[in-house]
Amino acid sequence: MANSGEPTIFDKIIAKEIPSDVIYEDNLCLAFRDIAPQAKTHFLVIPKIRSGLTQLSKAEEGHKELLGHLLYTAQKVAKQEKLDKGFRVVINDGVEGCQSVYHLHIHVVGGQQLSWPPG
Ligand code: IU
Repeated sequence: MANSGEPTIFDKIIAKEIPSDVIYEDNLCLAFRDIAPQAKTHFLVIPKIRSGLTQLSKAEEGHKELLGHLLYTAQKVAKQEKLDKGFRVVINDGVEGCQSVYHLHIHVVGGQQLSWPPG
């Protein structure tokens, strides 16, 4: 879906209107397992309120604290998932970045040896 700013399926996941495998939640964000995992462990960290943050390239000064919280949470949940040998954090942005859901999300993948570079 193009970046219309409309609600996405992630809003339904946040509202618990559709089921998801939530592994962490606080007042600002939610982490849940990706339905199409690209590695043994693959979860997403998303802000509960998009507040214009449909994608990373829309970030404004006022989003800095939330962005820090999301990244901090990504490593906290990675520890919870016992990814102690390492993991990868990815944010797909826009068409060329292969973004498909326009509600900012951090991918965390790991639990196995990853390769580099990605495609
Ligand atoms: P992307 O960076 O926008 O391409 O990633 C969107 C991710 O959201 C992708 O990995 C999907 O598998 C994942 N996802 C999900 O976990 N649950 C859903 O209901 C939908 C997408 I739609």
